[in-house]
Amino acid sequence: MADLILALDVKGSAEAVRITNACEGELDAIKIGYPLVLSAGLEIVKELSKAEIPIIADFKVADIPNTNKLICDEVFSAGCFGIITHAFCGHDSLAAIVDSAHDYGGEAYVVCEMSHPGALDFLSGANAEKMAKMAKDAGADGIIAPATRPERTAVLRNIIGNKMKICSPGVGAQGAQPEDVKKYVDAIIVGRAIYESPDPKKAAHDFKIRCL
Ligand code: OMP
Repeated sequence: MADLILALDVKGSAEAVRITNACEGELDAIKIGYPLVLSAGLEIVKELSKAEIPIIADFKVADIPNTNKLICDEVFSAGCFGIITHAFCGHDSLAAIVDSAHDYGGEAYVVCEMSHPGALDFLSGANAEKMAKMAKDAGADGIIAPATRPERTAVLRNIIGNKMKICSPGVGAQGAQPEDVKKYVDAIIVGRAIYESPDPKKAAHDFKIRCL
């Protein structure tokens, strides 16, 4: 069974609250990122927290250790539960994210292989496997691995073992199905197929059932 994480990539707080309320009872976490935070401000975290669902900040952080720590301070002070980071800046940058997240009692998830076609240029194959190993060595809580390439997610699962989580985007608008990947992952991440649906609650509910 896999959890359902809603990628809430909508613009503005009113739309974000509308979708969140519509999906009440169906979501295990909400992932917010640049589209929502740049349009609504980081105060959106407080607003969405009323739903009492963990919020993951998808800022795909990629900077020097000090800047990464400063970003974590803002994200976790705002009330987020988790943060998504890149790993390609190296072990010290990654350690700053993981250690900061843990200092706040939060979790850090590391992008290893991305879900879109262009991921094959850099963020796949041996690079992805190296980053999965780095995520494990850093004590990260989980990785991001693609539902669009389930065979690759299976390879990354073998590298990190069963104690770390895998959150898997690519289901719905990017073409993957929950059934493709649910046996390898702890959660699927779904955005447009839920928030662009005329009935977001039903769409979310259907994904939940298919994750069983
Ligand atoms: P939909 O394609 O609309 O379902 O949204 C997918 C969500 O997952 C978006 O928020 C993406 O930014 C995110 N995502 C990917 O699609 N692919 C990745 O490889 C990694 C992420 C992510 O880190 O969440």
